[in-house]
Amino acid sequence: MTTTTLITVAPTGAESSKADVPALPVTLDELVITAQECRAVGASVIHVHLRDAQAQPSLDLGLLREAVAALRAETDLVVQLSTGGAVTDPEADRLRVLGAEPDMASCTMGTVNFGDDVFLNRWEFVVELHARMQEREIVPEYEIFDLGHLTALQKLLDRYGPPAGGHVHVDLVMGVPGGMPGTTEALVACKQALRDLPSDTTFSATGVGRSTLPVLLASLSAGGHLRVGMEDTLTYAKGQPVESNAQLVARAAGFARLAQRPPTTPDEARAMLGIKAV
Ligand code: KMH
Ligand code: ZN
Repeated sequence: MTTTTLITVAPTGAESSKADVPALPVTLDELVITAQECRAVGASVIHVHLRDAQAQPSLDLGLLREAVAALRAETDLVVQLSTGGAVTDPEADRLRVLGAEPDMASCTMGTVNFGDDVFLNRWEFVVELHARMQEREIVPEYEIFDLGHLTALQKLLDRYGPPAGGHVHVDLVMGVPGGMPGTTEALVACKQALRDLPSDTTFSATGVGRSTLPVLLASLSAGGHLRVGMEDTLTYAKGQPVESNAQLVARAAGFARLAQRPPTTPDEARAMLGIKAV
């Protein structure tokens, strides 16, 4: 029985520009303030994409190390770095992210069309990410953009063993143009496929764009956890731009409380996800 709701905030992503979305956190100061605000209203994990001095997506290892240190110093959130980066990032740069030694890192379980682009995740690359995370004791969050990615995850765990910490946590990224739709039916199909994974596997879900609320409600009702943030959603309601990431986290936390599953604290999140003490 799931008694609390893990809320992950994904505040920035790699797709929106600061010019188009002024509220997007792109500097380290903005990221830390965002993290503190989101923690205060119910987030326990932060999924981080960085920007450089020109506000362009960056996988620079020095910037990543600085961000991990600042987030650890200024918050008690679980720090999860994206190894997905932007669709243009080479595999070597994406693997190098692990050198920043976050608590968690994302590991996307397969290739998916991504609007007009392709988010490429070759099987050999996925295996490499999984193995390097095992070595470094970084807990993965397996990103699932389509139903078949769960089959790939089953194969990965069967062939290469459990992740660092031993617990399997997946995030259903729904509603990407090219991936699975952000619908209750798709979420239920994924939940059924999770039965082929270890019995204590947990999942969160995020709905991109207008699928945010249907996915949030479906995940809560199915015993899942939540990811929200400006990486995935820029409109709070029809014609109303998102003002801040904390606005999205607060809404998610409100729904979680209504569902009698209040937000998970970061300490509870560490215990649940199998994250080692730093
Ligand atoms: N930016 C997307 C291409 C991840 O962070 O691991 C990939 C993404 C997934 O956001
Ligand atoms: Zn991401």
